[in-house]
Amino acid sequence: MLEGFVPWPEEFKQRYYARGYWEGRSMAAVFAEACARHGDRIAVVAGDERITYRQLDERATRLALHLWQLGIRPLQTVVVQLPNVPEFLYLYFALQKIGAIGLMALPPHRYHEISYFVQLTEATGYAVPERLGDDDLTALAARLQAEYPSLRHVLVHGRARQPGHHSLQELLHTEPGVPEAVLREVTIDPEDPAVFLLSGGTTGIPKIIPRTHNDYVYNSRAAGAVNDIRPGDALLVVLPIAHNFPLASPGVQAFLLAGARVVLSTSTRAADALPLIARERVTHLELVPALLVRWINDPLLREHDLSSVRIINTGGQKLQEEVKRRTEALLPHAKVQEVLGMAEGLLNFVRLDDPDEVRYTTVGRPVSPDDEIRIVDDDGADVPPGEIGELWTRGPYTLRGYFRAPEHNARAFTPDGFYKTGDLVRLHPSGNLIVEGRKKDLINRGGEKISAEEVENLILQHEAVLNVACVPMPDPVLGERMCAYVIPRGARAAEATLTLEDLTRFLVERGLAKFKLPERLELVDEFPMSAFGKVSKKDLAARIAAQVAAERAAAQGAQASAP
Ligand code: AMP
Ligand code: DBH
Repeated sequence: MLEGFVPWPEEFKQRYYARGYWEGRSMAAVFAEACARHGDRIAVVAGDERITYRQLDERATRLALHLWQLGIRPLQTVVVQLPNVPEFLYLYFALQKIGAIGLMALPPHRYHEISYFVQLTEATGYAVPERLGDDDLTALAARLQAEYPSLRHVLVHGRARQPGHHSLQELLHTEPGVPEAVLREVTIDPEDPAVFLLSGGTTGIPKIIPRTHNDYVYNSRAAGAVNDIRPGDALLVVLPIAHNFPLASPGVQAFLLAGARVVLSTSTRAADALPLIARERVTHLELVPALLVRWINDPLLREHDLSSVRIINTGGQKLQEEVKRRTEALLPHAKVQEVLGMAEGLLNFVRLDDPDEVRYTTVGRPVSPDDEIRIVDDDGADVPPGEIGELWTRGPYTLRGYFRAPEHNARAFTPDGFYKTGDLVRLHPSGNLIVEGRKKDLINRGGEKISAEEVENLILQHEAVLNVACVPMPDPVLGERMCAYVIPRGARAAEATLTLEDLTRFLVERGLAKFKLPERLELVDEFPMSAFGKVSKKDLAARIAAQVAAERAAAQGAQASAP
């Protein structure tokens, strides 16, 4: 077994096998079977390219042989940081065929994050596009290779210009030097990790979530079962494909298991995505609230025939009831189905046949009969039904521990294996959950989670900073953005010269992903303290919320009184 992976206890394994949740097969076997069954149907649409199930499997096999030939072996980690392109899927399935573990990095991650993933997993490979935005990722890959000798293989989407780097497209067009028979010799334990996902992180840098063959297939089957997926259906993949939601919840995995299509979009702009939905007769959307809100407020919405859309899943962040109602008024053929999901496992879906009132006001309930949930107070005692408490969970597809993180695991899990989600919820009489807030110290920026502590640790390295506290500030579009409260070093706040631009430059130089940059800086001489002498982030968050509201009201007032 892979060192640093926390397995389920034996009695739970037996239960999950006995109830049929765990199939005891590798993901490679499960998806090869789906590809064989649906051979000539279209599996993937990307731009003008239409890829059949057979082609998907053949290309993944060819790439798998090349990876094998390069020397990548079972249980080795390959960090995958690719956009929503077909090569992502070829690589995803190729890694599974050789029992290697793809770590699902997100497009904004840079040196700060990737170096940590490489170090912790002793990754042997890193797959990148030539460029992402303004950044040359092959240069980043070369730098990481110089620092981490384990990182022997760099795979490039595009041209490989550095010695020792390989172009994915070239590999896909080249005959491998090893026979297909080698893949039959690969032994894969379905109880081992198949994929590494990333948590939004509540403390420090993102934690690594091991998803096993058994649990990740079940994750998609269970999510698929409550999403009415028919063989002619199509899912629009517009969020980063490496994220658990579009990848597997139900995501690409469930749509491929159903013989349906996945339509890849590399753009989130309404001008790109809406015509694609119309052209491909997309039936399912998986969106974060900020994106849905943008699209339904875009005049283009009326210009395209979106009548094929039946189901809109939103998750990652709370979606206002009003937005659900408005979306359904604009798209009368569609139902909005909110998801409380997490890369750690547990998926709650509102059911399509829940009464409207329940569908509009809750985030649904667990998808597996063996998802156990508890709602507890600060002492870990169950609260009476209907009262607010923290959500704890364990089950057949929820992790028992983050990878190689024993100290964090001691805090994030109970001794009997419940994952403490940090979400504050309450039970609705229907049995569904309502999210009421959260305990964890993070900023939820349009569904992207930012660990306050991770950013604070970097800001503290700035010479003009004595102390810092990062808190969420309300934002009408993204829900929250990050505000950094800083106590300057060696100067009163009123005289200090530190600016947001200084801070931003400093953090970007350290390779922090851009979505984690604070978007407002407040200089103060001291922090409010709680009764126990802790910095009261609650008070700071309330302070900036009041300030933002006052500024907005003043701006509106000024507008209203303008001639
Ligand atoms: P992660 O652990 O990074 O995968 O993020 C999962 C977290 O996102 C959950 O624990 C919640 O805090 C948040 N989240 C996901 N879906 C929703 C939702 N529908 N409403 C509110 N919060 C959500
Ligand atoms: O926020 C999430 O991590 C999330 C949201 C919706 C998720 O992992 C999911 C659905 O599967």
